[in-house]
Amino acid sequence: MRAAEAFRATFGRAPEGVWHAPGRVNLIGEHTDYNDGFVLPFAVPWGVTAAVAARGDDTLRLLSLQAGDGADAGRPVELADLAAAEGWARYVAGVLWAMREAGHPVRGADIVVDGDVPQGAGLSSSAALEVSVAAALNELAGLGLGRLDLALLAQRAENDFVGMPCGIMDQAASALSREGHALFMDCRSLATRAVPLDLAAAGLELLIIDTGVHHELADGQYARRRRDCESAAKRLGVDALRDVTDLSGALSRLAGDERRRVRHVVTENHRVEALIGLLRAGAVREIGPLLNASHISLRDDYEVSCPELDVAVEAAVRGGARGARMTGGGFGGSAIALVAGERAGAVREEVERSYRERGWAAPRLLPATPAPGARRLA
Ligand code: GAF
Repeated sequence: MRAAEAFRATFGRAPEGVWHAPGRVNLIGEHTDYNDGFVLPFAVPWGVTAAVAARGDDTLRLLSLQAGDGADAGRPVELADLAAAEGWARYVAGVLWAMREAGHPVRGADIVVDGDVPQGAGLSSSAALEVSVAAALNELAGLGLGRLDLALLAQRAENDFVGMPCGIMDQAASALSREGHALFMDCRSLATRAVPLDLAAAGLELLIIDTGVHHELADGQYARRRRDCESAAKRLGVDALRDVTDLSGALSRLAGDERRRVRHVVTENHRVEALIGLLRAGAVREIGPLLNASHISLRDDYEVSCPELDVAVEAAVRGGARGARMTGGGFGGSAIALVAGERAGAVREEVERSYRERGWAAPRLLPATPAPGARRLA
């Protein structure tokens, strides 16, 4: 294992253990998690592997095999000054911070991380990093925390230390997923259920289309969408948009952005439930229209898509995909397309042709199957 070898070479001793946590793709249920709604992500076969050993003092030494020439090897961060951590190290420092804030007795550690989540693809490499480190520290310090606790601590790290006001979906998918299953989560009760998702048995493939773009200017948009939802919930007198039961009544009391945001969130929750119903009925081949409807709602009502995602989705459907949608936060990153195996080549060609025609860099197309959640490798 590369992380363990690099650990030995850098720190001159063996790691106490090696942990892995995956990135995620979301099948459906987008921008619903912070509205107390429903999500259905699954873990992807790529993630972060962390080789870790406790130190017995209050220093963190960190190395990422992806951070270039290893110049950051062993650069220490003191637990008393975690705010000094920079770049990717903030996600690790954030986990330590969140654990200590919650009263857990974690101390310094040596950590080497090795990640293979495609960079910038919107597949939650940051959640994978947080959860891999949280899983390691949990075991090494004997904290006895469960998977959900680890996901919540990782989310706290991201919200209150890194400063990204994300919901719980990405960290939960990384911590709690089961191989061959999607993870249904009720983001209010935090109850989860593993939903069998055997695409190959149905002759299907799920293609991730990494657009390769990330619209930096859009970074504040996530927080703005959250604010729109919160103010709409307040106007409607509900705790969260999850509680809207009479959609047309609610829409008649709202205008502009708030009206559109509410229509997306409420209908998206229904689509999650409908999709789960189809999976239960063994009708995975019929979920395509729900994926398409989700994309249109995210594009027109939630306004988090972008031309590269729209072109990918439209080209995939034209090429014969049974359904396609953007996945994750939006403004770039990836789309997914559900494709019957024999159409995969045609879909790929149509998506690539559409990008070429516009003079855009070629997107990456990666088939994904539901992988296991966080686990100890050694
Ligand atoms: C990002 C966030 F991190 C998630 O919590 C979720 O809100 C998602 O965007 C949109 O569904 O990945």
